[in-house]
Amino acid sequence: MSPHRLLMLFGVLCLLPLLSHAGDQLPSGAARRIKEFENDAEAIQKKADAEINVLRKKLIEELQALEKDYTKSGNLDAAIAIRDRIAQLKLAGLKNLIVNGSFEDGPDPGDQFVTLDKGSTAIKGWEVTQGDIDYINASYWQAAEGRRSLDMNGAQPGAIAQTFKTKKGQKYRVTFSLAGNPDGGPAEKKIQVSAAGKKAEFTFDGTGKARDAMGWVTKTWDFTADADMTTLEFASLIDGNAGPALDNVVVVALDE
Ligand SMILES: [Ca+2]
Ligand SMILES: [Ca+2]
Repeated sequence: MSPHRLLMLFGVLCLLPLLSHAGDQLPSGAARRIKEFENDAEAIQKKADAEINVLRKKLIEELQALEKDYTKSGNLDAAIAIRDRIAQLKLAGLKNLIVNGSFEDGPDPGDQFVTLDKGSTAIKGWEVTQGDIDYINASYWQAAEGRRSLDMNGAQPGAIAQTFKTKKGQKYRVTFSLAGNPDGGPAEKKIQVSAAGKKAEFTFDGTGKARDAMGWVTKTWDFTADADMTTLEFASLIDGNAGPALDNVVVVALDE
């Protein structure tokens, strides 16, 4: 046997044990260590979140006192500006109930995008519930947040949904970033948001927008839960392959 063949045989023999284990369960020691790490990380995260919440609460109290001072002294513009910041801080302190709301965790879209058909659960936390959608890489068009966003029309109007835990009677606020696929018409990109038996339509004017100047805007919609689980759905309301663009979905429980 030539040295070359011998080397190849040796290589194959070395690989065999690896191949035979491919797909097997992780050794219990490794799985245990990973679990320990995850538990530790979660505990640290919880502690940090709690500390940040304390700091945020303190800041909000200070700003509220400041707002009163400015209101008293008649500087209403300053008072209103402070009040807006207080509202933002309060929202930032609430937990996003949506998993993967920015669509960052999903299949490899390549340099441009990948089309996902009805029934697809490839984007973590979400299901395509109608037609198809395009999962867009930021190298194709600017995302509102992170590296990934959606064209709600693949080749036809699509829809996506996520179901999450809710409290009956509790009010929730949905915010999301909306734009439009600038590659084609219609210029008016319409999207429907629905949850708990209620729905609303939002329109984005795509005139003059481009892939590197998407003009993302933030939209807000409130609903009241009527069950222990609620499905939030976004659906394109326009025909064609250039639909509304969606990113950065956040749902928080409002404390009222
Ligand atoms: Ca994103
Ligand atoms: Ca498309």
